[in-house]
Amino acid sequence: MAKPKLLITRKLPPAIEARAARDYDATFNASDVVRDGATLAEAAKGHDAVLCAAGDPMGAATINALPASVKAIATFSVGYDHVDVAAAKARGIIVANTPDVLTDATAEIAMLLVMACMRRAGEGERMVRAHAWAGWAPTQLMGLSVTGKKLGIFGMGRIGRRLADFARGFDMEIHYRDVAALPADLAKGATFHATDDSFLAAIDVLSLNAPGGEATRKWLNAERLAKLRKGAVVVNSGRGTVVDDAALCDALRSGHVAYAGLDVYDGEPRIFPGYHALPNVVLLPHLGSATIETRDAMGHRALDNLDAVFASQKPRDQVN
Ligand code: 8YV
Repeated sequence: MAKPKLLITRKLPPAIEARAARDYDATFNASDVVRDGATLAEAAKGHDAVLCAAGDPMGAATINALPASVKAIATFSVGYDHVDVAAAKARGIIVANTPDVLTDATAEIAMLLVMACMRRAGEGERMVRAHAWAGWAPTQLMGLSVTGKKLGIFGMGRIGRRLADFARGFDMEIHYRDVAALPADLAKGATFHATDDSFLAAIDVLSLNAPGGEATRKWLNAERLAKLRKGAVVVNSGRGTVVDDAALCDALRSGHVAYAGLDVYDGEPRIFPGYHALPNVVLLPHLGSATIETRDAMGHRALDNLDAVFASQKPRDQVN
């Protein structure tokens, strides 16, 4: 039987491309050029499936322009806010993501942002690199102790809960906001807040770990930022769309938010211009899942999902 034809939209780790070349009639993207939706749909002509990634615009217009031969879209990501799953379902196209395998890596980046903000690692690194460090001084770059602070996790899913595990190692007190309270074995003593007001007032550090999409768009707006205590810290390793960037920049400028650490951006790789000029922001280039082990695991998980589709089985991570 002929191998299924697979369009892989981005350059993937070598082990993943090797497996794809072995099991599929795969079209690769060696130059890793990012394509618009119309170009992606055109590239998908003659293919049976698409393996895409988070930056790919797989909205309704792209999905509706895909050829009828496409049976499945496997995204190399846990987040699938870039894929219009309803439009795919309407066309009978299966969509699958890669949960679990990037939980630890993304929680590590969230913890790194908390640490980098509170201990002013970004400012320190920039100072040393600019040859501007005149030597140790008793009052230089004094940050905030992490140990014992109250961490508020907005979105207590897999990644949020793993971040809570890491933060407990720093004796942080865990608070969380989500649609419902978790069972005790998952909450592990974390305090659930049924309202934004009680959540935001209770915490020193806010970590955004909720999925993107309409339900969370610009959740962290001026009104909610004002409900944080003065000098709070905000980190985001979920999706940039959850933040109203103009409002966060204002809060950072006034000092109401002391530090922010961002790994994700609304409209990335474009970054809201206000952030560049602010010293109290740590800016990372969407490193959440960027470890060698994790990216391999994500690729294998995406291919496992496609293998299931072509073996006429329901893929483990089907989301629609
Ligand atoms: C991925 C992510 O690296 O999986 C996700 O949802 O946000 C990332 O950490 C990226 O999405 C790759 O497609």
